[in-house]
Amino acid sequence: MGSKASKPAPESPLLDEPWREVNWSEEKQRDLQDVKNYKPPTEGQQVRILLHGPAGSGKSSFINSVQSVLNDRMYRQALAANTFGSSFTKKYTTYKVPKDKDTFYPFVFNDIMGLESREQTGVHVDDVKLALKGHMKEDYQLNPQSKLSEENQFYKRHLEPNDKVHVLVLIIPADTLGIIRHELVQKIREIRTAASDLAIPQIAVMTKIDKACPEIGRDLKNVYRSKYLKGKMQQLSTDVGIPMNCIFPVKNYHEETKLNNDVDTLILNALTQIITCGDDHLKFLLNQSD
Ligand SMILES: Nc1nc2c(ncn2[C@@H]2O[C@H](COP(=O)(O)OP(=O)(O)OP(=O)(O)O)[C@@H](O)[C@H]2O)c(=O)[nH]1
Ligand SMILES: [Mg+2]
Repeated sequence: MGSKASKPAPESPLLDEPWREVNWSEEKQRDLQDVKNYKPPTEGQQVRILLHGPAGSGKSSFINSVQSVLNDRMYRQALAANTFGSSFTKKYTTYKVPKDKDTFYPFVFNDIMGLESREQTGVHVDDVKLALKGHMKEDYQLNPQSKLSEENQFYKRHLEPNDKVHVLVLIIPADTLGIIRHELVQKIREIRTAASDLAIPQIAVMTKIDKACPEIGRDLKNVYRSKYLKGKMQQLSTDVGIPMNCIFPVKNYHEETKLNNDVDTLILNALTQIITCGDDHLKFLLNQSD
């Protein structure tokens, strides 16, 4: 009887070494300190961060997660919801982050309706372009059928320096990236081009990494060891043209009631990069006005 050929061991879904270094015990405190110490180049200036991305990608949850990390308690100010298909966020809203009792951090988040693949559903691409320039007033009820017109009372004509967006952040889910339709990718590209024309820097935050990959769901420290997630980030980079070093994976707070060091570390990694990019743009605008 011939001996049976032994089966090759299944290939591990994890790399032996992470492809990006994270110091899980120290990085959180360092990044937290950087965010607390951050001062914009001009007194009274603020970094405006606009989040966009597919409906249900985790935009509102990301704002809540940042608020939670910086306030050291669970925060649910931006309403997040598990809706299927259409966007839950309907209004254009600015979120400030409290620092002390009477002060706020010098950056704000703008949350907007999610993008959808079909025409006349989800946020209108032209509305995202108007928001980038600062023309959209607070609480504007977004209308997927038509863009904000100049006659509308929510159209801001006279712009001030703080109205303009300084960094555009694409929030994109890792678990459903493969099924994002071509039409939606086209909308993301169009918004990206509009931001590039305005010299606005761009970052992508990849959410739901815990759902996309069981090894990461089990232990978030596997984030940069997962071959699957690295492949997803490379796919995003190719599809929409964002370089790999501008893509940051996070798990948002969504079901937990207590903060966790590893979740905080990834959220802060993304946030510090977003603030740095926004700060670069503020300095760029300052040089231009000289
Ligand atoms: N597992 C997991 N779920 C998440 C994560 N981020 C968000 N969610 C869940 O995904 C759903 C949608 O999240 P939202 O934050 O409402 O997404 P959104 O992009 O604001 O959605 P719209 O406003 O509808 O465009 C909610 O049920 C969240 O709890 C994450 O990182 N991991
Ligand atoms: Mg939302």
